[in-house]
Amino acid sequence: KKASIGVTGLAVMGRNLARNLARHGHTVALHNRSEQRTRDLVAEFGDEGDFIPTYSAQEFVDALERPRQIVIMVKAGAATDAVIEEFAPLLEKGDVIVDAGNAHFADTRRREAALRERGLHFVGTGVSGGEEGALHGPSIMPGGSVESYQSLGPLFEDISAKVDGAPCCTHIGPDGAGHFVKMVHNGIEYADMQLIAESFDLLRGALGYEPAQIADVFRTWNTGRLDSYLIEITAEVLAHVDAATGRPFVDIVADQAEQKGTGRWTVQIGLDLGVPISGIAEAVFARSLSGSAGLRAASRGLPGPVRTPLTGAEAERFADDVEHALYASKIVAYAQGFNQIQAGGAEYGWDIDLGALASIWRGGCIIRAKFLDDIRAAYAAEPGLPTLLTSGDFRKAVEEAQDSWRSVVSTAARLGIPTPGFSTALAYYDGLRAERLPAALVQGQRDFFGAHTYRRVDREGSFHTAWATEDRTESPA
Ligand code: NBP
Repeated sequence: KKASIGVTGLAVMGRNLARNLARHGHTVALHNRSEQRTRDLVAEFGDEGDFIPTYSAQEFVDALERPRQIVIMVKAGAATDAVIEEFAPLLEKGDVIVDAGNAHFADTRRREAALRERGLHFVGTGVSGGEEGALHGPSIMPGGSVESYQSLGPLFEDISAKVDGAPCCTHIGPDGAGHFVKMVHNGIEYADMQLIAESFDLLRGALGYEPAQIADVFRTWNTGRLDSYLIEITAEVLAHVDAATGRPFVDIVADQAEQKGTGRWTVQIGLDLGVPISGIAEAVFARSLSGSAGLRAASRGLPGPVRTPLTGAEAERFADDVEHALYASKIVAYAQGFNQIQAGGAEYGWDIDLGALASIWRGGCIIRAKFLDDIRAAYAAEPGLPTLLTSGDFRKAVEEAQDSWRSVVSTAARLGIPTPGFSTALAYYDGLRAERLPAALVQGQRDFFGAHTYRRVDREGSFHTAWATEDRTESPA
């Protein structure tokens, strides 16, 4: 019997993905650079389904039904290229290579073009949900050709998470589309995590709550519109007490957030596309600031306000206000991320269905949340939605939230609690809805020092003012 799919790269992610496939009744060929991982998988989990362990590239390829479907789950970057080069020469026209690692979408575009020349399908696929997701049902975002999805789609939909019976997997679009949306997914994840962390910091700094109390606040929020995996695990982390010291776990962890790079990629591409994804950018910068140990140590003595906890009505309202501010800022972060996907789609010629994307993020992935069903519904109601902020329900939520949102941001500023996520989200919101922006003045400055010209509100064309002359005459540029 031959395998319907093969997995090469059997570290945590690949191993769990292979087990998930086998548990769903698919025969899975196994391969890994070092043989031990393959042997270990079969020894430990061989009884979970039909595995065909193989110990050479040729043996692996020979174990597969045609068209062959090979999932590569190795360290992103040079390792992926090495593995592609190992297998591609052994494959035949119409075979499919899937890269399920966290590749940069530009690499995926390059690899797809090269393999297409050789008659092979290359499917860059985003997989979210970490190792648990890979085993029990991830959110899967395959790019590549429509043709490749015909054979691969049913398998991936089968092993993906399900929400209301619908698989958390859909064909995203050609070449790098899958890895692109996975990248933005991770960027949104950064923003969401930062906003939640700021909420914690505010509740502690402005109300003097202990982590365990804040865990309870999050648990309550998790029963409402903020119901999400990230809020749920935040409550768990906050309630956890360090066994060694008896102190709240969150107080014994070094406050320097690390990053693996997908958030940074999202921001870099956001800059290239000219899409303001300030929520994601601030989240990445907040991690960088936290990690700048020397700079922080040198700055510790800088003056700030006296931080007196809130009292009276303001204190009573505050947790509720933060919930509103969190929700509104979250809408902004997602609106920005979805706009980046729209812009990427336009730039690279992908026809990405944003509603379908929101739908497959409802389960399996790290940002899974009730909220995503509202995003799905917003795009279903209005496919050409310019921003999530203008869709009926979100517009209403922001309208209801804005007093609280403004009050939280001003309280944070007054008390000296850093809230880059909340603040930038509010600034973005006010920027979008502004009748006039000071960009007009910036254009004047640019024309003054660099003759960069400007457009007028009352006439067509470009103009330049002769700033150096006495009468400052204007002429068409
Ligand atoms: P790692 O990213 O730690 O990679 C380890 C695997 O890569 C091993 O199978 C290793 O083989 C193989 N490998 C390396 Br390293 N260099 C190789 C080469 N030159 N040729 C062949 N194989 C090579 O594994 P992971 O944490 O399971 O992640 C796999 C992919 O999934 C990554 O791209 C990651 O970014 C992505 N991802 C991870 C998560 C997560 O939660 N961990 C979530 C979503 C996506 P060996 O056994 O012989 O050393």
